[in-house]
Amino acid sequence: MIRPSSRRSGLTLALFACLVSAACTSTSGEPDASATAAPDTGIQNVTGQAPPSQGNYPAIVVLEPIGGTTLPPQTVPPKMDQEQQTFIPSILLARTGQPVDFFNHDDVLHNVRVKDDETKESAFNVAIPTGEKYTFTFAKDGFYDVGCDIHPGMSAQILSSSSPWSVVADASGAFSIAGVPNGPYKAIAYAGAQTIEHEVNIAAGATTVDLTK
Ligand SMILES: [Cu+2]
Repeated sequence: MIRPSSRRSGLTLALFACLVSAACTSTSGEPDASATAAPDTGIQNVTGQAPPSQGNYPAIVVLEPIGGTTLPPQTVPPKMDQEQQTFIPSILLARTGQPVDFFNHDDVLHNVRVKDDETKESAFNVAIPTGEKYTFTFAKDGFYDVGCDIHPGMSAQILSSSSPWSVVADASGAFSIAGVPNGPYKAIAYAGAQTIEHEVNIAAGATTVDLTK
């Protein structure tokens, strides 16, 4: 908004920018009240803390809307690839009722065996030749174990959720989920054998979720 050709001094420019953007801080260093009173867009970036990784398993955080919210469909199918006898990623977040693509970009045949972690029922078990793809749609929310019968060392995990608002936390447990509409949610952290749940109300100024306990 401020042209480089302006003849105002730097200080005047800073004050001017402060006045027009309401993004300045007061002299005490605290955020100015006018900055926090920015109009509520109704869509928030939710951040928070879950328990730290346990072994190689970082926490997974899901925000499940409470009530009759229409959930936006996925725009791009999530994908799991196989390269160098490894499933990539090792944890995949999928949407229940929407397709997931399984690729084989390895130079050997793999078979992908996926079963419901809770019931141990098979979801599917298919051989995927080099360069090919298999598409599957999970019908039910839950954790799924992924393996390859040809290479017993290969394993991965899929969480299928109806909610589009899920994320794998970093090793410290910190997480961030963008594009969350205002409203009540069940916030869930899956951390090793632990499941931590809280009901939260997401709104402007209420975008931090503590799922450590
Ligand atoms: Cu394999």
